[in-house]
Amino acid sequence: MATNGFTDRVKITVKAGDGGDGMNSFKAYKGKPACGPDGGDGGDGGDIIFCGDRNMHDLLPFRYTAKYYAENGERGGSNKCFGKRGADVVIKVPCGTLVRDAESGKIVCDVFADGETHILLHGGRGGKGNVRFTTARRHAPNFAQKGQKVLPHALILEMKVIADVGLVGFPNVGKSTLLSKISSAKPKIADYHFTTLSPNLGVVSYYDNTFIAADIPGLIEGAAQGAGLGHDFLRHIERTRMLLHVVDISGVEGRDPLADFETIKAELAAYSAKLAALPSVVVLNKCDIAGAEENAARFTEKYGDVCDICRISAIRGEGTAQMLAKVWAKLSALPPAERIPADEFEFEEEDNTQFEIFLDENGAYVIVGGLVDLLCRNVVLNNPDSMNYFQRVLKLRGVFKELEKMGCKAGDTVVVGEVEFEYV
Ligand SMILES: Nc1nc2c(ncn2[C@@H]2O[C@H](COP(=O)(O)OP(=O)(O)OP(=O)(O)O)[C@@H](O)[C@H]2O)c(=O)[nH]1
Ligand SMILES: [Mg+2]
Repeated sequence: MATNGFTDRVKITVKAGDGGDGMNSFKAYKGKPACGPDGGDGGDGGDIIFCGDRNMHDLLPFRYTAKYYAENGERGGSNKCFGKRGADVVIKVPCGTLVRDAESGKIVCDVFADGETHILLHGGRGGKGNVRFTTARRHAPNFAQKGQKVLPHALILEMKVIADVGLVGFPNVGKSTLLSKISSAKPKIADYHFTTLSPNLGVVSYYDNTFIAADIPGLIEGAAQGAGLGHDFLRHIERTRMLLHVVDISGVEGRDPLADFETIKAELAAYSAKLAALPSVVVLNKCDIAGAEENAARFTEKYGDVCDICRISAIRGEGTAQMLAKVWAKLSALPPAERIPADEFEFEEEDNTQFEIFLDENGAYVIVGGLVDLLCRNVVLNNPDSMNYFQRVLKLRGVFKELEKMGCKAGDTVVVGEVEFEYV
């Protein structure tokens, strides 16, 4: 979603590289063609990798480039040359970016820390060259394996700012002013509603400690349902460790500060129970304005027992030191910000259980391809159960049918990886 130029949600398409095909070739000398197999393996395709980058602050670059395809593996060469591995694509995203599968919405990973990498998609495996099908009896295999093909996938990238403290409150209550006083951030400040249109982050120093505060656009009644700008931005304080409720205690805009506080609490609760349950400090701002005193007394009377309350004037910088002391006392006792766990999810890949059948020089039927690789990994040769499974898979996948189509008769030799058996 892009609001006023700030991009914190985008859809992109990614694809790892296909594996290169194995080569089928024979050494050839002058006057002596086809001396022996020399076809090398194809290279693996490149991976799609995500990497956290603290110098990125939004997902704007992805509005211009929405397709990221890793390089395919090269085809194997003659003379036993391996094909080159395809180059990876490293996609840099701001820290705190959730990568979701676009179709299911499931979270694939949370790119959390600076420099943290996630291999999202592995490139397809390169196919084996014909050299690899040489055995004691098969000297001239005239076939090679194809590289593994992989599919493109659509992803949603969703930024969720990582900050320790989130500033919440109605528009124009002085959230940005407060952030500018306690941190080095220079947010836009003005006397109208919705001055802040995208989250501002500021590093706050408190003695030897630092923490990050996030100022988001003001909330209004119905924010959780999408009123104002609220809904899009509540996400950015979802993973903060605590909240600063900023209340305009002067009531200069004609609202009752106590009602404001209730409204904001209700909006947070409507958005998420977790957000509403975060520890908080309530900041009564604009204490320099006439009338603030009386409201502050009323506020303290009502909430003093259940809330941690500070009175400040952000514009004058009064009371902010005491406020920071309170914030730090709370924050330092809280666990660090959490990574959002990934959902159980696997990308659907093209059927990797393809096979091809070749007739070798000895009249044996050699089965080649992803299906064989899979079987070889999972079958223990001299175990009868395992062998039963092996036979079942071959039947189920249509291997036997295909063999018959090629003219394979009872008594003919069939070769699957290391396993050789007589066709019955
Ligand atoms: N008198 C007084 N005015 C203040 C104080 N803090 C902020 N203001 C003024 O209130 C107005 C709004 O301040 P902002 O910091 O932009 O408020 P905000 O909460 O970030 O507003 P939005 O970004 O629109 O949600 C500005 O004109 C500030 O100068 C204060 O402590 N006292
Ligand atoms: Mg603001």
